[in-house]
Amino acid sequence: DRCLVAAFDGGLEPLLVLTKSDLAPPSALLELYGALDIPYVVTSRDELYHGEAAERLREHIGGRITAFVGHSGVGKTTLVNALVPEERRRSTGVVNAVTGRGRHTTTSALALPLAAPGGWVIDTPGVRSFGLHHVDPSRVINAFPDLQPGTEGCPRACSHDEPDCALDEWVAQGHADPARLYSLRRLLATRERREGD
Ligand SMILES: Nc1nc2c(ncn2[C@@H]2O[C@H](COP(=O)(O)OP(=O)(O)OP(=O)(O)O)[C@@H](O)[C@H]2O)c(=O)[nH]1
Ligand SMILES: [Mg+2]
Repeated sequence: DRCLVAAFDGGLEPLLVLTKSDLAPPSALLELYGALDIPYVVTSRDELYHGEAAERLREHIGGRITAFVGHSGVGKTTLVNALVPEERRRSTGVVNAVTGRGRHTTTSALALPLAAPGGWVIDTPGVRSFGLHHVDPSRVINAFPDLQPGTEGCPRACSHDEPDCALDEWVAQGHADPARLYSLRRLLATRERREGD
């Protein structure tokens, strides 16, 4: 959600890539983000080996400049290697079986050119936190288009975390998933403290 806030605020077009669908189904996440109309691609280990993952991704990122962002170990470099096999020189890491965390294998950002129709794909190090200091809090709501219309009933300059906030009613009426409101509030609350989720 923090990445989406930054993307919407900066005028970028986000693409959700749900990796490792061989390990867990993507359905819960797709349900949560389905209301947002954000394009998405689901990938799995088999599809990586057989080239379908790269093919499907290329349909979205061909001719564009794309940066992969996400926690360590989600499979960013693995995808970049599938997209630009001739550049396969960057190592991928293993996820710790106990903690489920990656090892921060990639330590610097690297842009690689895509074959025709061209474009660039940028591999980045896994993020522990994603600061949103550059985003005005009043604009954070723009990344929550499923909640945004519900703010019409809010008091002026509502913090969206106060008793009169209209978003509780909006969610109670079934217009948006309660998890999304929770996410918005957590994000607004942690914004100042530079905490990541
Ligand atoms: N099962 C499964 N494993 C995957 C898939 N994609 C990547 N992996 C594995 O996940 C581990 C981490 O992949 P990386 O590509 O190194 O992850 P990363 O996002 O680049 O990590 P950092 O560089 O630390 O930010 C490796 O062991 C990959 O083989 C997938 O679709 N399915
Ligand atoms: Mg990496």
